[in-house]
Amino acid sequence: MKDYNDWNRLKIEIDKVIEGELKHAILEREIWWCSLGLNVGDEQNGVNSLYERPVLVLKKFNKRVCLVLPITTKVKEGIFYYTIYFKGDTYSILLSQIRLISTKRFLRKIRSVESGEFRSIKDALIRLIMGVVPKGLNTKPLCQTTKFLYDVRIMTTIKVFGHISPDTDATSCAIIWAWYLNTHTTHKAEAYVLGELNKETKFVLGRWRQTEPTLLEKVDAEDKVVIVDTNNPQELLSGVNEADILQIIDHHKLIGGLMTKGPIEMTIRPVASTATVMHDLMGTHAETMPEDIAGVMLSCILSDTLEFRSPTTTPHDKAIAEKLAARLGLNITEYANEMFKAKSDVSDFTDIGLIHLDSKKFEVGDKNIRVSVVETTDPASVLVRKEGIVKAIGEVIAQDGDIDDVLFFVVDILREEATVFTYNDFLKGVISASFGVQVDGDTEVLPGIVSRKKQIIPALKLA
Ligand SMILES: [Mn+2]
Repeated sequence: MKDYNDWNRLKIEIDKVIEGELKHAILEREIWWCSLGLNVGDEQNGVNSLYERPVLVLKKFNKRVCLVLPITTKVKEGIFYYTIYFKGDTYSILLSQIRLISTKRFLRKIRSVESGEFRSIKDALIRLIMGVVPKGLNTKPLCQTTKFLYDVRIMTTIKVFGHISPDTDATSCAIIWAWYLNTHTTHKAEAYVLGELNKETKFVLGRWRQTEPTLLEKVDAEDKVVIVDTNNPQELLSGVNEADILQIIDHHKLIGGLMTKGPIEMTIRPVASTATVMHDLMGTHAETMPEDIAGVMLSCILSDTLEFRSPTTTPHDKAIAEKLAARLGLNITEYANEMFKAKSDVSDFTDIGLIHLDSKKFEVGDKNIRVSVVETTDPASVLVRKEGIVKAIGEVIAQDGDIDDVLFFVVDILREEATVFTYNDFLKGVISASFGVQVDGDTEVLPGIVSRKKQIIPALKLA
């Protein structure tokens, strides 16, 4: 229960302070204890007898009023919060709780934040309000590289490729980067794939008049390579460490295990698609992309974000996709639906093929689990094949030899939910422990789950 009467008594006293009697010189960037009071609903309250809370002075309009951001010691993540570290402690700045207060509420100063950090906080606030990274604010990557260190003429044609079980991002990014190297550097480069293309990727390449990259079956010490959309040797050809790896461009967590001949260009960024990283790396050269290359780049972002539905999506991915779509005169939703329709036709795939369509192995506790995902707008067409797929899972476990089981997820792109197969006690236990659900039947529907990277893998634990 909030004791509004107690706060009210204090509020009357605070209001009595005469402006001329304000002892404080308050500056922007400073953190102060302030009497924020008791407020309504989710509005941030103060604590202790003075109903106080630390606030960051964001903007001082005059000596009477400031815009402030309340601060809490409860660490929270997401766009509404900005995390700061001070003397070994972590705090969250509550961006969404921005408010105007009278300087009469200010009690005592704590410290100032550094100007670089202050700028980042303001950028985060603008991102929250505007939904995009504002031009000229914080859009510069950590290192603006449009010239690459390996930009010394190499006679060998560089092989550019992504991961096995190639998807739209892995395949198209090989094409995009080969185009970039051929057009803007002194090198020759060629795109390759490490497996059969899925229907969505075939649709995208056809739509933008790209030839399907050649299937690469081995790499050796003669090869100069650029790896895109993975840094995991398990998802590459076994000879990859023999080859001369020149560059890695990716957006997955650093796995380790790749070994290079020397220092290399490596760019991994926390965005939704490798194509987004490439757009940034190109800098102003991105504007020289022909429409067909811009088209595959847009397709990568829409594919990896499921048209911005996936929680991996950042405002930066969205801004680039919208810019590319505007340039191409494309309606994003209409085009994404064409892509998803192509992806959803899995009638050609065998049951084993479906399991390998988009599949990665993960260690969970002391078990190795293959996590397969089928993204579709027509989940019924996959679920109806359950019996065959379950049988095929047994064959895949025998083929792999190093996995304990397969988690098979059917992601319904439009309803934004996943159905996972739970036909044995081990799988039932894993799904119930990981997602906090009671699993009874052979399948379990998980509302809101669409991303393996951001929602499934981080949640996985053994029963
Ligand atoms: Mn990707």
